[in-house]
Amino acid sequence: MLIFANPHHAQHEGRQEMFRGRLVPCHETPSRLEHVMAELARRPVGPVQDPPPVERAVLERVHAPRYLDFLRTAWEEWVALDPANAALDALPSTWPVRGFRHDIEPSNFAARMGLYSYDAGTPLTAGTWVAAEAGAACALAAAQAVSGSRGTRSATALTRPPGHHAGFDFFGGYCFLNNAALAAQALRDAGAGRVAVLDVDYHHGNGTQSLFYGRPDVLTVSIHGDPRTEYPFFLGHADERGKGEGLGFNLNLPLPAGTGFGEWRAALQFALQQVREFAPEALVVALGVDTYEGDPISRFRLASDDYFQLGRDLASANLPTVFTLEGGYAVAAMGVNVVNVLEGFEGR
Ligand code: OKP
Ligand code: ZN
Repeated sequence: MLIFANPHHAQHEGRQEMFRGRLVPCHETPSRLEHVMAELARRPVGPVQDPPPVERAVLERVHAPRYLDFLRTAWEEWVALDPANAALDALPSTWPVRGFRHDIEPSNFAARMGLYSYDAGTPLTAGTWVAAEAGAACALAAAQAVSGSRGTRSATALTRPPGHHAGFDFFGGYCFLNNAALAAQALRDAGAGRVAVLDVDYHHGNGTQSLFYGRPDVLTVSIHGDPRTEYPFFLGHADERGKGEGLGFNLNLPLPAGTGFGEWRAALQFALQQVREFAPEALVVALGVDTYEGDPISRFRLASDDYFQLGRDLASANLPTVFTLEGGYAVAAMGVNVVNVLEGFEGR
């Protein structure tokens, strides 16, 4: 298993997020990835490499050019408004909802923050663009590594910030560039006729779903906390099956808060059965470990040892596989949980 680590991830370090009515320290911290790297040093599952730089055209396979331009220049704009802003993060606070116009781009910075986002939990910082771009580079390098006949069988992209909530032209849910979608599209572009994305993060992968919703060539499957009570609320329900040519190629498996590994694994087995019937040539796993019983913002009850079984079950699909890293906020347990998945996948 090849591992691509984001050398610039720590440059994305948000100060505060809006959470349950107050500004609190960000849950999505650089220490998360440091714990994964430390556990990989203790229990190596493969060589850890830096990714090659990413090409803009590859990002444009998934994201809108004007959105990429906004992300790349947002920090400069924010500081140009007021030099004192350099000591703060930029957080959105106004959004164009039902009945507003979506076809104009205001010049006002706060308005454009709202145009390109959907929550107030995702601060944009001085290093956000550099970190997100290098994270995407990891996902793309992992996709390249498993593509073609001489490729390795599996690769992990240690992406931070995460990606599965980011859409064509919006950030949110701690995500800016959709690493899993970029990997899936890169696998398609490298010749895979069909690609499946299986999202096992606690939260529905709304960004990934929306990117592929009208397409029959990428099956998106997500197992997650029921959005009637869990973030992101407004997408991820069981009746969302795809549209047009993509009808039947999206599957949501929402489970109630409190679900333990037994029922969760039954959903996983069903998801893997659907993946098998789709007969893809490659698999992308959006790997969040916020399904862990100790997670501070999530409400499933997986134990650390359960992640070995998750890894073994994913390996049973017997496909070239790319892992991207998504959530997991019990930081001290995060390294163990992620490496348990990868060891289980590798049959150890
Ligand atoms: C990201 B990932 C809204 C904040 C709500 C967002 C949770 C994002 C989870 N003001 N919390 O899927 O692990
Ligand atoms: Zn999550």
